[in-house]
Amino acid sequence: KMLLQRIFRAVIMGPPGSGKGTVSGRIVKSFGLMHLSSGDLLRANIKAKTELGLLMKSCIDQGQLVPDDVISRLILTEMRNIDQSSWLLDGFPRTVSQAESLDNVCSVNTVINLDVPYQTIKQRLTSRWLHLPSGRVYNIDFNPPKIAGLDDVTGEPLIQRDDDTPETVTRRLKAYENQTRPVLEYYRSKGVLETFSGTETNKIWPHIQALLSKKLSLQN
Ligand code: G5P
Ligand code: MG
Repeated sequence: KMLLQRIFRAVIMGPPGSGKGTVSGRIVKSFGLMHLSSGDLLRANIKAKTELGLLMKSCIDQGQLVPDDVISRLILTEMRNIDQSSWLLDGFPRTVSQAESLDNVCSVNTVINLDVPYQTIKQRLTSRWLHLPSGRVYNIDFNPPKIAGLDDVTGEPLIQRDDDTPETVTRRLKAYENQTRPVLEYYRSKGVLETFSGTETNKIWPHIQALLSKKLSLQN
């Protein structure tokens, strides 16, 4: 085979609504990495009314982070079940303690940090629509579904997230500021942090695509 593929492990970070899910979708499409989103996983648990989902729902609806041990166990278990060695984590780790738990299992090659102003974010989240089973995200202004209220691929109904109200978004941004921002320092000191700043995903994306093309082709 021409392409000797090696393990590639990436994390995508950024405040709520910075476009992690949107960019992840593009990375999956362009590079075929396996995408694992902690938020999608938690919402699937809530939808299925699992014990964990029921316990975590109020926490999430209030815009607070769920406990480190709960989410670390959930994600690390899920990663063990995936028999693919290259992946893209979205929404995890979100505290330094979670980053350390991940490091105990394996090290991350690249951290993509989406640096989007809070003002831009607040506007986006009130017009977000979601296809819950797949995690596909839409936005009335940015990427509306072909038929209002329905997923493009499956035709199933779209929902709005319970934590996308203005008050809860404010709390989520505070949690990001206090608990997640320190994780950026953690990865910067390890030399794997790549920051992309801007207000439009379409302008940020080519830079991410170029970086990943370079990193993935440099591997052997
Ligand atoms: P989540 O699910 O990880 P957040 O808050 O980190 O939630 P979120 O809201 O999912 O992040 P995102 O994925 O960064 O945002 O953004 P997105 O969905 O792609 O884009 C947002 C909107 O903007 C979409 O409508 C999109 O179409 C639109 N958009 C994108 N680009 C553009 C653009 O250029 N222009 C415009 N106009 N629009 C655009 O976590 C949820 C909760 O789960 C718990 C916590 O309680 C958390 O609050 N949780 C954890 N708790 C502890 N530890 C963890 N590791 C946890 N992970 C999850
Ligand atoms: Mg998301």
